[in-house]
This record gives sequence, C-alpha cells and structure tokens, in this order.
Amino acid sequence: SSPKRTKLTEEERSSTLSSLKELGWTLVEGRDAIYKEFIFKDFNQAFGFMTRVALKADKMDHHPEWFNVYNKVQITLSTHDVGGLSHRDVILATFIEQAAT
Ligand code: HBI
Repeated sequence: SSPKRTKLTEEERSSTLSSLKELGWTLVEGRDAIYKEFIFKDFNQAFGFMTRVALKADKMDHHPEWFNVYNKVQITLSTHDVGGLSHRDVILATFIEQAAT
C-alpha cells in the first residue's frame, strides 16, 4: 500500500528533490524522472541490493526502471500512471538509499 499516484506539487518537488539531489540523484533530461547510478563491490552485492529493492517495489506496486551490468546498477524512477514524479518515487528512492548501505 502506498499513497495515491498524484504528481508532486511544486513545493513538494523543491523540498523532496533537493534532499535526493544531495544524495546524488539527478533529474533526467526530457522527462520528469530521477536517476542515480550505484556501484557495488561485485555482482553478488549488486544483485543482493536489487533483490531487496525488487521486493519493496513489488510490495509498493511501484517499480524502478533499471539496468545492471556486473557491479553497477543504474536506476530511473518515475510514475508512469501520472507521467511524472510522485510520492511513490520519493518513497522508493529513500528505501533504495537505505538498501544500498
Ligand atoms: N511503477 N514506476 C511505476 N509507475 C507506475 O505507474 C506503476 C508502477 N508499477 C505498477 C503500476 N503502475 C500499476 O499499478 C498500474 O500500471 C496499474
């Protein structure tokens, strides 16, 4: 269960996105989405991270767009149903940060 899919308001964006930017997330050119690349010790660590995120994503019914090669995981978050960033993206990004430690 997660909040309804509604786009972040301007004030929500400025507050939540600035903290995510401090953590290394960037806005994606040409779409309302956020992106970050994670680098792990090896594939085993990377895939363990992806497993934790995958389970949370499925529980939230909110799924990342991601690419993995060896120890690297590139993640893009956006809410397809609203065509932009919603609270779900902020919630999942926050979980992802914790899962990457
Ligand atoms: N994941 N990122 C993201 N955005 C969505 O809109 C979304 C999703 N996962 C599942 C989902 N929507 C479904 O609930 C809807 O497509 C029905």
